[in-house]
Amino acid sequence: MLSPHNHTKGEEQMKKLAIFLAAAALTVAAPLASFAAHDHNAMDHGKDMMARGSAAHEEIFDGVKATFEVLDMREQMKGGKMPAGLKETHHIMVKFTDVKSGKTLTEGEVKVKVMAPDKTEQTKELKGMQGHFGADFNLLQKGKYGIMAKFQVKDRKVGSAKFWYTVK
Ligand SMILES: [Cu+2]
Repeated sequence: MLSPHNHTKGEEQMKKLAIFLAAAALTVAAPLASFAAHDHNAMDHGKDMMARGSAAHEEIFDGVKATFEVLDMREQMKGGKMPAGLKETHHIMVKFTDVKSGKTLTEGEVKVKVMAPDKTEQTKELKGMQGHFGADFNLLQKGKYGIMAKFQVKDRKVGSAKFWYTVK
């Protein structure tokens, strides 16, 4: 269809270029975002999590899909320096989705226990943040970690999950 708006093609191109530049800027900013992530700061690493689609564990319980992800923060900071004295190496997070509606469920409580290869344990309450729950753990030892979670999404039954995560 020939439309009188054809002369705006250049404008359209400019818009595309602007969007492209904005996207490029985001890519450059990404390492910074990851850096801030373990502070539970304003950056939305939950989005990266879904974009990468590399869930460490998935579980469906009482109509809720729990997607667990373990983020190696050192990997996130590749090319950058680890802040001195940082004890926590990994960000463990979980996102809850209502199976029927696909909606993200953000109200609830999550507790995670991590058992290291040498059997030492860390237990933490995951904090609600940007559509998921997360906390930082020390996974400095190499080997197989047992990760156990107990969770209750608002108005749902108490659920639990268990999976292994290997640090190479
Ligand atoms: Cu998080």
